[in-house]
Amino acid sequence: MDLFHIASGDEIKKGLTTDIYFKRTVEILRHKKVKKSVLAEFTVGSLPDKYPWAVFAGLEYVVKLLEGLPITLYSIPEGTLFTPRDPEGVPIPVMAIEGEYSSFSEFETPALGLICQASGIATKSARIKKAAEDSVVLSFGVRRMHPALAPFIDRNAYIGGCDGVSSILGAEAIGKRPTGTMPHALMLIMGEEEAWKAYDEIMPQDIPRIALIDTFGDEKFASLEAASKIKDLLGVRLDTPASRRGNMERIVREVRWELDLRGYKNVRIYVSGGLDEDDIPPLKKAGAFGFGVGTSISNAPTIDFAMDIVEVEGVPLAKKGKFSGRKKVWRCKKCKALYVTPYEADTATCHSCGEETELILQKYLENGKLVRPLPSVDEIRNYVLEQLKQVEFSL
Ligand code: PCP
Repeated sequence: MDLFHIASGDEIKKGLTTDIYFKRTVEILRHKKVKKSVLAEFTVGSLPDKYPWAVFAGLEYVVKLLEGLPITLYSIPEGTLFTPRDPEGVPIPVMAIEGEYSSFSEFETPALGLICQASGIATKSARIKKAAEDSVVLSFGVRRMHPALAPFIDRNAYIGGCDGVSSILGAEAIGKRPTGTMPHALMLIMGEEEAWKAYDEIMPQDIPRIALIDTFGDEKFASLEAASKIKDLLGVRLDTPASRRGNMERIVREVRWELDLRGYKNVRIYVSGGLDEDDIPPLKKAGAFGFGVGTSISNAPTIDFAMDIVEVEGVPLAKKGKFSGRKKVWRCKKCKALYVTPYEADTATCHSCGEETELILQKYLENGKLVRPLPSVDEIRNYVLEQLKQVEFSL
């Protein structure tokens, strides 16, 4: 364990972050020479805050976690929007592991942790992007979480639909440049006008000129001042929606009006600080072009997946409340609804639009070896954005 109480990748791969009862289970099974092949599924009981759908994320991490083990891993594609149950009320398995139970038992804990948190962040990011529509959303929340999670948070925020990320390692994880302007600290140390000018003078030309304009004075006058002082000013950033000066929607509308009136129609308005999904539409309507979202994304509610055995030695068996037996998961080619059938079913037709379906739960690892290419982070994000066009924002 390191200085910051972070488990290393090696320690996670050795199963050291597991709950002890899995280790004890394996010890008992080995002593008693019980070796049974099982099929275990990952399903979710319900979604946070009554979300109607969630984004499945974290598959690539699970592949890395289980690679090399004598197991087979099935999954729906990373980035798939799913519901806890199909239209008939059957829980939808998003992943399944097949193998001798002791060979993967201790990885239940880290596998769940990876998909629960990754999916939680990606889902929140997708909800915020859905609310923002064509507006820019930037992931600003790494400062609220353990720093070791910065690349994890930013990657999953990007997968969910964020257009950029603020952390250096997060940007590296997605193969992009980090996005960010200037903190209030720079204004306090240099003075507002000096700080804007120094930023313009020192930053390379390809860094967008966005001035933070809410440190001392009124946002309207500071915006006009920045626009007049900085040639090629791309935008202004208002970072204090909850400040004592009140209604950010009205402030944004007024700033937009004044900038437009004075010929600064191209100067964009970015808003950040304490934003969540409900705050975005009114600010967008008032004239905001982009949003920096921190805590709401980095501290997103996790998606409550569970792993359960559904078959032992080829025989359907599950604890109460769970659906036993091997299954197929299908997706309607038109409306994208997911359907679950017993494994024996050869086809499934969409009940709502009568369209054909395709199999979506596919094999990723066979005896620990990758048998299906993993998509790039941009492919996953585009896949999410494509599906977002087809879903409703709320219930
Ligand atoms: C930080 C930054 C972002 C905020 C956090 C996003 O604000 O400017 O806009 O995080 P949130 O959504 O959780 O609020 P400050 O701490 O005010 O930054 P600084 O004073 O360094 O400019």
